[in-house]
Parts: sequence; structure tokens; C-alpha cells
Amino acid sequence: MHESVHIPEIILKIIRARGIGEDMTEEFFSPRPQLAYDPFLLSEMKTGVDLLLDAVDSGRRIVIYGDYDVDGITSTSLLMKVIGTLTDNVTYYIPSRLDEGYGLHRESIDRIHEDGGEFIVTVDCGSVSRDETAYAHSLGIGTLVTDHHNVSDVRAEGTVINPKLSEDTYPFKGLAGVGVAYKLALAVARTREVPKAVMAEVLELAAIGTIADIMPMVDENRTIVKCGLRSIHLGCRNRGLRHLIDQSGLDYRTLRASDISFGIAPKINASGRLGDASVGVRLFLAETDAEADECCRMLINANQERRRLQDDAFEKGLGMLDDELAKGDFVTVEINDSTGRCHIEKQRYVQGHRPLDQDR
Ligand SMILES: [Mn+2]
Repeated sequence: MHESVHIPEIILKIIRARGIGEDMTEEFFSPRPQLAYDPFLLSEMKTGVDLLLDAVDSGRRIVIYGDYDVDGITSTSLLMKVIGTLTDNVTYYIPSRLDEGYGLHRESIDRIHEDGGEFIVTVDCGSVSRDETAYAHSLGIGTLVTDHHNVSDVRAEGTVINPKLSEDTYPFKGLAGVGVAYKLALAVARTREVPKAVMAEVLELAAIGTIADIMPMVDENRTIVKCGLRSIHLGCRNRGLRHLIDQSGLDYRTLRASDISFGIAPKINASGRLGDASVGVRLFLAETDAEADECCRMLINANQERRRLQDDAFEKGLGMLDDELAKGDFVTVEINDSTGRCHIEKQRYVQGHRPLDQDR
């Protein structure tokens, strides 16, 4: 540990209890953490990079297939930026939270096919999409799955980059979807020329997605978040992000992880909750101030609307509770924060017993 830094005993006790040993203390507190692993340690990374670069070189139309939450939106934007330095023939697809739901779908693949898509790179989803990847292959569409979700016996066809694959020996299993996408970007940058400025910019997105997806703030995630935050503090390279920080009344020079959790992430999420998650991607890809401002306005409005729906639902729920509690029932109220709908469950409460549900 650095001599001049005094760490209070109680803090040391806490981090030891959390498994941070003496040898990791300096790294844990360092503003410039070094801990990072070779992206090619991910078991299918080499195959994945080869497949992707082959699609780039043969001019196939590449589609990044994401998700409507912040992790999915930052992952999609990150790969759009990096692959966009190698080819113009790259676009993205975010399924609708309301009509399609999470993950790969046949209907979405049909749409991509009709649109001329020839190679799908999933981010933050796809590990268990066996039928859907098989369907894509039957249409002549190649796939590369990148994901961080738990895997089951059902596994996507073709190449899957995911530290949670049972045979994968990557040293850290806690990456966000955007962490895995960033690893793919690093592996591409080790194989082809990608401008350093772009790699620095996308690290900011990796930090946002990792924080928003509530990943454990240990190991390589700390490196990603600290390095990404430092890039934001030094000027914030991503135009859209800088505008959103500004218009949220925050200061990029002092932005903290909690500002991202409570001030930035909900706005990026709000567009997906209310319909069109692509606004978040458009924000991060914005090339002019006017475009960035337009996206910020839409996100901030969507977030206000989301809040209003949530507050209404909460009030409605409280009203339902008052009525039911008066009858002495055991009550749970489920609030859907996307639709503002409330659903009430009642169970007769008998003193000394668990609530009975069989006889109702
Ligand atoms: Mn995720």
C-alpha cells in the first residue's frame, strides 16, 4: 500500500470480510487500477473475432442485436462505434420491450432478414436462443452471440462469447453485457487498427452499462468503471453522454457512480419502458449537438412520464391497501411500473399461521 495513504482500520476490516486480501488492497483503492485480462481468454473469442472480421471483409450487412435496458443500449452503441470504424455496413436492432420482449425472436430475425441483414452480433442476450440462432442460420444469416447471462442446457447454435459458459475459463465471471462487448472490441482492436480515441470513448459507455446493470464493483469491473469515469472527468468524449449529464444538472468533471445510477441510467431506461429504446442508442451515436439535444429532450420527457405513471400506480396501490387492510387480510400489491397498472393479491391472515392460499 502507498505509504502516504492511510486507510482506516474499519474500512480494511470491511474489505477483508468481502474477500479483498492484502495483495489486492492497493489495486482496490487505486485511481488507476491495472487489473484487466486478455480478451482472448474468453473461450470462443478467437473464433468470434475471426467470424466478425470475415463478415466485415466480405461486406456482409452486420446487425448488432441489443436489449432495451441500459446495459443493452450501451453494448449496442459500443459495438456500433467500434465496428463502424471498420465498415459502413453495420446497423442495429433493439427489440421493443412492450411488443417483443427480451432476447432474440423469430419475428425480429424475419425483420432483419427482410432488411438485408446477413450477420447478427447479439449483445447482452442470446446465450440460450438455440431455436432462434438455428432459424437465423437456416436463412443464411451468420450469428455471433455475446452475453453475460447464466446459461442452461439449451445453448445457442454457433459461436457464443460468455464468461458464464461452463467450459469457459475466463478469470472473472461478473462482467456486464457491455463488459463482454468491450472485451470483443478490445480483441478486434488487437487484430485490426481501431483509433485509440474510439476505444477510450467506448470505455465511458462500458462504465455506464456496468454501473446501471448493478454488477459487483470488484475485479475487472472496478477497472472498467474507474477508467471510464476518469475519461468522463477529463472531458467526456461521448457527445450524447456529455449532453445528457449536462441536461440532468450534473457536472461531468465530478460525476460519480451514484449520479449514473440515479440521474443518468433511469433516463436511458425510460425510452425502452415507454416504447422506443433506440433513442438511447441514437443519443450515444449522435454526431451533432442538435441531434444529442433532441435525444436528451425525448429521454427526459419519457422519464418524467415514467415517473408520473409510477407515482399514480403507487398512490392507487396505497388506496387499495387501506381498503383491504381494514378487513384484516394479508395483502400484496403488485405495481407494473411500465403500465401503471396495479394488481392486488389477498390472503386470509390467521394468527400464528402462514397465510392460507389453498382454500381461496
Ligand atoms: Mn445485462
